[in-house]
Amino acid sequence: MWAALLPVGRDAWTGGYHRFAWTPPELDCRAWFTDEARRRGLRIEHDPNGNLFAWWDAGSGPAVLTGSHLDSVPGGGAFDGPLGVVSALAAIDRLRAAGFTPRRPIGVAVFAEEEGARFGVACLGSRLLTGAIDPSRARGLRDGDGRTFGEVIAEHGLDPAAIGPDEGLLGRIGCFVELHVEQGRALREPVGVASAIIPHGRWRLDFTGEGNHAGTTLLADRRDPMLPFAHTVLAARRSAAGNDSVATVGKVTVVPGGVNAIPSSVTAWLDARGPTDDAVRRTVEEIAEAARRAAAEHGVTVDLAEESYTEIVGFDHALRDRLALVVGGQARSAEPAPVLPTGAGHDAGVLSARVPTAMLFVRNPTGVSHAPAEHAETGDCLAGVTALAAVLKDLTGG
Ligand code: HGY
Ligand code: MN
Ligand code: MN
Ligand code: MN
Repeated sequence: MWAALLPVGRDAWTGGYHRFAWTPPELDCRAWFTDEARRRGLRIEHDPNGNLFAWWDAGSGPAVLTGSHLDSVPGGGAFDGPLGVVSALAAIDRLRAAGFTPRRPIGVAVFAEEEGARFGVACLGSRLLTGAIDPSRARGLRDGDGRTFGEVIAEHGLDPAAIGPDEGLLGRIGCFVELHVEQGRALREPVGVASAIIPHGRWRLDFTGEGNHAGTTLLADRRDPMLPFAHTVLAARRSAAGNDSVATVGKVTVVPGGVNAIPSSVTAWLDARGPTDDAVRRTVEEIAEAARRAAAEHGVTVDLAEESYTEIVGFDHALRDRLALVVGGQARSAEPAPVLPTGAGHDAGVLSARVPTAMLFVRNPTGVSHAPAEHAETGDCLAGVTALAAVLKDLTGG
């Protein structure tokens, strides 16, 4: 099943994946999912926010939802997102092959724009579903070509006026369990359980200077936004280190971008994460202060805007501990599965504000993610399916 997805959106040269929301590769992945779900007799549902669900309408009562996302970061790995979607379908196959019929419905979700690689806000689909982002703000989010989220989803049969929290759908979900490739290298077992997602956010920095000729403009007359931008990149590393946090500056747009023209503006995105909200807030404030100081020094203005922020997510403890026992039992270790925090954001982190949520991680021997070296061994992926099937069975009355 997995093999069909592997070539979709993959750059043959770098091996990285480019599957941005509502672009042909991601649409092909959605079509693949819809086809696989229909072949299993699952009922397809598109919510108004661009999320896609496949339901095994067995039993009654609130569903156990699993699944993940199919979009990627630019040049991403093969597993981040798709592993959770493919494992969900494979787990359903396992349950059916064992003759199991759930007493509660089981759903598989494909959440939209989880990476935020196209419109800038991570977990856009799950944030809209749960009311974690203002629909009018979401409608106006623009991609790199200046296209708005509202315009793009309208081209794909959705009504931009209908986006927003869906209490009816949320009311049908009893809990959400997302399986995901580990993003780091802590696991010594094939499968682990998430304890928390550390606080993390994204900020947009706009440096505005004065475009001019690279050869004829004296240094003293320059208002070059690249300089405060460069200071800010170094300040981000310094501040993060000083606050036991991490910070990354990326997705940089230099306008106009020629080598023989001093740019008029530089836009950069800051991704900051840390062990506590205070640590992240302090880190960002120090970076903002350094950016303001450097901008003033070079006659440049700078605006910093918070695009998204997720406070620490402590997953549902009862669900977490139950999964650790179930998964441990599957591993025949008789020990509960390892429980660990993650520095990566997930739809599960967003859903956890509204429904009991937990995550399973499949061991990643390289520890790398958001890059082509992201990996999970076949044996560990199969252990992930075994674990997810056991969890779905346990949670739906098996
Ligand atoms: O960015 C993240 O942490 C996640 O992988 N989307
Ligand atoms: Mn990711
Ligand atoms: Mn992911
Ligand atoms: Mn995620």
